[in-house]
Amino acid sequence: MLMQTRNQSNLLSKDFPTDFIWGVATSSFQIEGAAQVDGRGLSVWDVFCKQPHAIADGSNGDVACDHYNRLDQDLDLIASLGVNAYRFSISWPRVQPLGQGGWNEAGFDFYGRLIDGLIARGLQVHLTLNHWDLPQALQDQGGWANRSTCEHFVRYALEVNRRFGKHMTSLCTHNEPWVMAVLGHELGVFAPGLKDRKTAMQVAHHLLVSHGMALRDLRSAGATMDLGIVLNLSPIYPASDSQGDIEKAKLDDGLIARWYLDPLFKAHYPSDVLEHLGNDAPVVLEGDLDTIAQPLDYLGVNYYTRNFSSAGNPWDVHSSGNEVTDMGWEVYPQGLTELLCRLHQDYPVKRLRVTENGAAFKDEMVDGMVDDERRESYLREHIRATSRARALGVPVDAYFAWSLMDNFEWASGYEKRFGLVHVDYATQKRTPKRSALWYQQFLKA
Ligand code: IFM
Repeated sequence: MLMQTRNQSNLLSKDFPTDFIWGVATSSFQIEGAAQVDGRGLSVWDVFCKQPHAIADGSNGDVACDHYNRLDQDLDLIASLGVNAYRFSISWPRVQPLGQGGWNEAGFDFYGRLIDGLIARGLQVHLTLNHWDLPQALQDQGGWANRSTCEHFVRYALEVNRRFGKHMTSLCTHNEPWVMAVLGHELGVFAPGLKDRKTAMQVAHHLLVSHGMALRDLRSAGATMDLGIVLNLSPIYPASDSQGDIEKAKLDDGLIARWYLDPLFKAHYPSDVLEHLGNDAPVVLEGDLDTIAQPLDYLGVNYYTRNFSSAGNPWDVHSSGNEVTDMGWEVYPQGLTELLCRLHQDYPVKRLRVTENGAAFKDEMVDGMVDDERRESYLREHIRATSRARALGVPVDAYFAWSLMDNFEWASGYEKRFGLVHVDYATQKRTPKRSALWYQQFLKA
């Protein structure tokens, strides 16, 4: 595979336990393509991509990485990295086109082949039910703002468990509920493109309720895999030591992190955030908070950068002088150690898993190779940060690099490349980058 690279550090995979979970991650809409074949229904992202100016390069997920048609090749690619696990999501509208009613056997057949292919290659199956591609038919009835979507989600979860449960190492209900709720329903920059804070907070609540309902019913149905949820989390610092900035940082942490963590682990919403929301607070039915707080086998953490909050100017960009990625996100590995330690200290987490970590850079293909030294260094330093957290006693048992390959980066389209493997979208040729080779050698060491 590719060019020579050195393991420029004393970081060794043998510093982690032999049963540590090492993986790469993807999601259905970002890689599958094949949007109009074999009975797949429309998702909210298919529809959102058609809105003028919604996607930076005007693209969509119709073809993406054509993973649906290149499954075996991609499975070999994953195995060639030397990882022991793969994290992916099921496209709900591919297996249940309307989000309720009939199942689509062709869709389930695809995921059956994917899961069989992983098992045959000795790879653990880490499956996400909802990585944002809600069936559009449910959105037409209000989507996650409509409580009945929770019931439909539970039926979908039980069906996936019935078919594939015994092969799965873990099941995640939702990936990054804050992103779906706030970017999708308050800021309108992600599907379904709504701009209403009250709706967003109701959506966040229903995502949490549906998570709890699914865990409760999956356990009653005898599910044996690890059950969890994945949150996007970052340490949030005040931009200055002014009282206003300190309070704003606390509120932002409340809106982005504690709004999800407190109900999941402590069965209540944070009072400061409730007070701040006022009339925008969601309708919470009796028993909802107990439903949400089902015991979690693991909490998934997606970490990319740290954030700063400023009371005066919400768009105030704090410049630390550190390197930033192509997303404009500061490279700050210490933040991952800090975040994992904070979660361990503030919440009764049984197990933490780094379910996404990675970086977009402007990669250049030269003589058939991508020398992405900065991504290699990003991954190495964040794995080191994970190791530090473990040394400090934090129970982290998994690390998944985002992403296996370049893919559809939502509102950024195909302009941002997060892959360890380069994808030439004109030919669909996959070329492992230097970072992929580094990861492979690191795992071998
Ligand atoms: O590509 C996304 C992924 O779908 C969810 N977490 C963040 C990634 C990078 O933006």
